[in-house]
Amino acid sequence: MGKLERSVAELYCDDPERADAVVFGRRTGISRRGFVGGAGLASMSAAVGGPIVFAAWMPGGMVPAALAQDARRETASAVRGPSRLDFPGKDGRLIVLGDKPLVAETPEHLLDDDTTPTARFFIRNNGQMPQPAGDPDAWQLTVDGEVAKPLVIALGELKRRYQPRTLRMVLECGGNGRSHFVPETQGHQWGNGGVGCAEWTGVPLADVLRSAGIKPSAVYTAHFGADVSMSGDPKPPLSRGVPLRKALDPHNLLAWVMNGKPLENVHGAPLRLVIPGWPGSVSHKWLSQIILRDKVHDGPGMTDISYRVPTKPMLPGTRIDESSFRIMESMPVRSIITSPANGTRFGSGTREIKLRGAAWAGDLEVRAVHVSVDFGATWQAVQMAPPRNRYDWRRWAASVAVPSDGYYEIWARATDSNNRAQPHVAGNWNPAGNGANPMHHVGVLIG
Ligand SMILES: Nc1nc2c(c(=O)[nH]1)N[C@H]1C(S)=C(S)[C@@H](COP(=O)(O)O)O[C@H]1N2
Ligand SMILES: [Mo]
Repeated sequence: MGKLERSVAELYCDDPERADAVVFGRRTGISRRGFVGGAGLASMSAAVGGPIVFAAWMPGGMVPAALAQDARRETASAVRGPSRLDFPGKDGRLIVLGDKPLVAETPEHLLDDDTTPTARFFIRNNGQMPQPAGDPDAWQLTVDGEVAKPLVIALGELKRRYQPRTLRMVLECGGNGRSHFVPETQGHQWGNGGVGCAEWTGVPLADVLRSAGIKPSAVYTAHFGADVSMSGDPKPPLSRGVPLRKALDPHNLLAWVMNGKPLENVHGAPLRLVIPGWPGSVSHKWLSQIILRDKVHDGPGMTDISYRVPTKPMLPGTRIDESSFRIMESMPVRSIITSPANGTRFGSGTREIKLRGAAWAGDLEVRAVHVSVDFGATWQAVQMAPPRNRYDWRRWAASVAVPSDGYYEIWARATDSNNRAQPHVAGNWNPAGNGANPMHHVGVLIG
């Protein structure tokens, strides 16, 4: 991570109260209501390393990206800086959010490839990872429940009997963006990197379900895999499902290949579901059984408030009324700036910054991505590459002009095909921390 963040991290180490004052504006004269000025602006400029060129447009109370983005997570880990994942097959730069079970995210600037390399793909386990399967082709999948002809099929036969396809699709954790909620919620504190876009090869789930003879009574799927809970409890750590209408989307794959190579164990080898657009938790890893059910599935991860969002605004700390939550279906629209990284320093005299990023919108399309370097006073549309197929992300590029040396914040905002744009701050606060998709900000310094 950049120098700017480190200096704030150091300040937190030496004098946390002063660091808080600098970052959050307490006792510094930074007005939470108006623009930033006077002593507040001076100390904020000092903290970010240079004059904030468009300070006049900076919203009061806003934490500059150079300080904010990792300050929260870094303070959480006692300013040691984020801990990097040391795991076979991973490139050593994922950020560990939990180790039992293993959860790791990809910092935004490492998502700069069109196709996310497996070595940088995020990991979300809810339980203990099973031992790698000895003979992948002998792995068995059972399809039963509301079907006319229950199926038990070995992976080797699945490969032969159905027509495989390869699609590049986004897989995103339902909690992605959670760390943006204020106040902090329960759960892993994802930044924006609980996401990746890989090429998946497998056979359509719909083809396999249809060949088992879907009964009219079937309304929902239920997914089961080989992982066991951390405590050893016989109940699976996770068992989710989707309505039949979503299950029959021809993009859903029973996948055994990721980015042209056999699926790795940590990503669910030898067989996993990839159900794009919805929370990653429906894309079951180490998949051994699918049951078609005649009602909404009620496995772990389906009940109470997990993977749900409130249908009415709720105040932090108030009683949870489960009846006013709905199951999260499509993930919300999101864009990330993948280059430059937060905290990047450019040479004095730089007057143009090239930006790259990615955007996606769950089940919807991305209509546009706009960027701003003046705290949202003016916006500019980016160039988006076409998606390879539905559920692919849109890679985008832009070039922005900057008038002088100093500190800039680059903001990116995507808009989906229903004209819903990313909000300035995480909205619809909820205790499980689901659905946060505020605009991504990166701080850069010129000179
Ligand atoms: N069997 C099983 N499947 C699972 C999980 C799990 O814990 N067990 N985690 C889910 C969640 S919450 C997510 S976000 C994705 C993450 O996939 P990845 O680890 O391959 O990135 O897997 C899903 N599939
Ligand atoms: Mo997830």
